[in-house]
Amino acid sequence: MSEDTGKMKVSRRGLLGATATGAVVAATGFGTGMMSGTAARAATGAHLAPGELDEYYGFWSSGQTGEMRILGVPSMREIMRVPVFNRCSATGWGQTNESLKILTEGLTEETKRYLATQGKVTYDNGDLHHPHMSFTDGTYDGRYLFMNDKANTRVARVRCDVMKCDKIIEIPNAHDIHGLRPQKYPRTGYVFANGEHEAPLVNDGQILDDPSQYVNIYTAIDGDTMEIAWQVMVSGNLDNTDCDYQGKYAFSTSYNSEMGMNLAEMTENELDHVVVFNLKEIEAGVAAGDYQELNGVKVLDGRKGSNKNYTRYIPIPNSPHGINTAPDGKHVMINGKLSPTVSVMDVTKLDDVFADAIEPRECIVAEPELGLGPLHTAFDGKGNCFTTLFLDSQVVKWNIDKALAGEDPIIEKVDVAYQPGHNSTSMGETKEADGKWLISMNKFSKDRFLNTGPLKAENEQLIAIEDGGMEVVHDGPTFAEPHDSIIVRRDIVNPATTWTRDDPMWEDARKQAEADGVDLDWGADEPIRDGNKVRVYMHSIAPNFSLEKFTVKQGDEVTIYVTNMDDIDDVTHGFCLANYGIAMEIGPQATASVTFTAERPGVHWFYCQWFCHALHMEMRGRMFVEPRAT
Ligand code: K7E
Ligand code: CUA
Repeated sequence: MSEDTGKMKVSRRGLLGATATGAVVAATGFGTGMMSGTAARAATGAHLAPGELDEYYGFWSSGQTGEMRILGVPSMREIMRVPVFNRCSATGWGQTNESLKILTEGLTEETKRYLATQGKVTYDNGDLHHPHMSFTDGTYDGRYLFMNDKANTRVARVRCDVMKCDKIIEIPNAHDIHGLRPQKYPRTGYVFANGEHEAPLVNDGQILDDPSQYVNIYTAIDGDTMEIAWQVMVSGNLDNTDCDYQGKYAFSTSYNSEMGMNLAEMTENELDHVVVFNLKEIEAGVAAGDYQELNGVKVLDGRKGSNKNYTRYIPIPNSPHGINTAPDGKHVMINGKLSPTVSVMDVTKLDDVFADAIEPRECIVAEPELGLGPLHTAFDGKGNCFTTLFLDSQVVKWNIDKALAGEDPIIEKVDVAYQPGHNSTSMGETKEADGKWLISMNKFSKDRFLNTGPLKAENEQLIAIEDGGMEVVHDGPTFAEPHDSIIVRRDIVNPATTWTRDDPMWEDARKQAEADGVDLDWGADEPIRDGNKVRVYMHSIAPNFSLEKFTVKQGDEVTIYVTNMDDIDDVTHGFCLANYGIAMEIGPQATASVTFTAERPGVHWFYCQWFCHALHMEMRGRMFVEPRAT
């Protein structure tokens, strides 16, 4: 499928010369005609001069890399990587005590037991698909970003004030968290997350081949405490999720209503469904005690035929994937994937569906045919939608009112390179959608960049939509695999430039220093010994560590605390202990700590590995390890 598109693209580029942007523009007959790529970018404001700041923050997932990324839009410059489910050599994420606490404290006992058998305390990998910001009153509020890990069934939160992950929880009972969205109204509130794969509810090795005993789990997490509020058992698996602008309903697509265990079984039915969750009824059910407690979580029964008012199943063709609520607060786009259609659900009809006053399908008020492989839809806030067509390698712009009137709603199609998954528009998943920029996140780059061997980058394309057309103005290569992104007005995001000394991130270090009678800010001149446990406290001010050397004994369990007492914008220090495999980042006014066993005797240099000063190379010291007496 992608082969043909690839070839077509190559020959078109060959015909029209090197300006790929011009080729797309000319081929679609829209935009600024045969302008060169640079001229087109300048005309639409996508090109920023050196030193100019972007108008928007882009928050990107990274799929199987497991981190979150921050880009500038419209420049598409990658500005920062925030480690979350992965390990990071530069920052020590997964190695510092502070990050290990976040990576381990939310795991279930069963997972901890399993990991211990592998000699680990946490997972090394993650699969981060969906980053979304917290909402207040239908728009982003700049507090948190939430994201899922499909690989190991986790949900994480990133604090927007410092752009660091502060919570990761594993979701018990569910399998492989995929869809994730925060509640839009009145605020977040709930973070909705659905397990993708169904499994026996008590999955202890007794049941394999009896799908009637398999369930799937929809989870609501309290975004403030990161504790699980409730779970609902459903029939079929769950794919993506979203919610309304009224605070009444959440909904998930399901691509396997058959509860099939293999491909043939899973795609047998022409109709799958969307499950709608009635938040008020579910909360009433929790209050009334209508749940079973499983692994410490309240689990309600919302399966088909359970005769409860917690859920309704809306038939949708066929294996629907993305689900996106329009900024009009009324319509929800359900992307058909194997069906060339998008089903438009009217949320104002859901009360009647739950009252059984209308048939579930009657809330579907339009079902326009758009092209092959519709996966995700974004919005311009002016009544138009942009739907990715995976098989057609296109993004289609279409009008909601026309679809509702039963007319052909398609306004324009633009070729993207190649095979788009998610797309996103500036502020497009909020009531403040502003219709300026559209990003198409494409699964293949093929010939768009210099060849890097068998493994190639993916490609993100920036499309200018403000003038009503669709002009591809930028290609951006990207490493595995940004599924999803959000584009947030920069005035909403206001990170601090330094940490504050009372930050909860190093609460444990603060308590330990207090117990040791040490001032955590300035450290101690000598290591604190406590049996074979040794604690070394030091501070850093460019270009010095407060300790030029310290001595421990072979076999000691050593914890090193470094507090960065520089309070200047952008003066981050590092602590890297050579040949001990130890490295961490310490931001201005932060404390970080790391624990290891001093099993290598001799002199070992530690140095600052984050460039900080003209004398950065000189920022170093020695750990002396006295050999064990033989
Ligand atoms: Cu469509 Cu995981 Cu959001 Cu990928 S999902 S494309
Ligand atoms: Cu401190 Cu480099």
